[in-house]
Amino acid sequence: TLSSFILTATEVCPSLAAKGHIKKEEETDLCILLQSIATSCKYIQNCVRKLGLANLSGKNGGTTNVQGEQQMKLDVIAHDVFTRGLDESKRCTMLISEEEEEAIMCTSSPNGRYVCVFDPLDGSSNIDCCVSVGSIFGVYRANALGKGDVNDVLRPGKEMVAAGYCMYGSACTMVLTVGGNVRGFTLDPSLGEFVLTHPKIKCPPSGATYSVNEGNSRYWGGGMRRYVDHVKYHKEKPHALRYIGSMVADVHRTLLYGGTFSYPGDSKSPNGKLRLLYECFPMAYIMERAGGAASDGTQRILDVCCTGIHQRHPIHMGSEEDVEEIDRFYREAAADP
Ligand code: P6P
Repeated sequence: TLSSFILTATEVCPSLAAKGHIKKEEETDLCILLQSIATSCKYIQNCVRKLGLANLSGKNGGTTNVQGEQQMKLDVIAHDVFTRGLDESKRCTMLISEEEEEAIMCTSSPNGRYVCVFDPLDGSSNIDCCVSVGSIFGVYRANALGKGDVNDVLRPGKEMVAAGYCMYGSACTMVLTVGGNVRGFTLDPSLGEFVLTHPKIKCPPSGATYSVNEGNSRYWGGGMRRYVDHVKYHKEKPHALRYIGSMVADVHRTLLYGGTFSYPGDSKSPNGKLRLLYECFPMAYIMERAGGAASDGTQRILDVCCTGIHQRHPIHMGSEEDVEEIDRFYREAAADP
């Protein structure tokens, strides 16, 4: 189960362990932090499951989040559950939530060692029609014990030590990596436990689907347009379009089946729509550790340095060969607009 995996996570950030930078207490603290997230996800999935029955559907009385987006009741519940659970874990110095403009300092955690960034309920605008939604999270080590500072997260995504998401779909599935393999756990409601169902997720090297909102195609630049035309009208292997409009669901399908998921920058939104810190980085971290890739058309996503906790960034992720092909079309378009 997830609990036993977390408690024996001997492969916590092999890159840091290799440099002797991770000590036993750091592993234990990370395990406790991840356990707190797992508990929050169980609570949220319980709310999602009984949405209409418990009057949890609909908007949260006209409130909006930092992005100016209409909040759903479940957005606020998910944010509160994640925030309280992580703060109470006493393992974090600071939290960054999509639902909160400012960084949340965990003032009652003098030994807090980690910073957790999260989108507590991504895709919530789809929730009233029962489309899959999810929670996305990433973990950084804080620079100073017990003292959170926004600079702890204004760095490249490759410095994360763990990332994951929980999808509330036909099954409740947690996908998690602590720097090594990507594992998938499925919630067994009869046990109340996440059971290991995908011991080592690998993203296929290439796929037969592309996933992007074609409704924005009039705003696309040359790179995206050339790639989509290439796969749509491919002589031997025309690709199928699959777009759910809920990032966790689109990424989960891409991770397991291959292909690409894109939210490109365009003339209407030069940085795209998805947030770098708590959407792009965690998903890119997972995708790479599953053998896939993630870029913005010109550079590896995990090499991008975050400069603002809610900044948006274009992203293409999925099968390594397919993402390389997108990058090639972006290079061609830049050379010959
Ligand atoms: P569009 C959901 O609102 C979300 O943030 C992501 O989950 C999803 O990938 C994206 O927006 C969909 O955006 O513009 O295609 O509706």
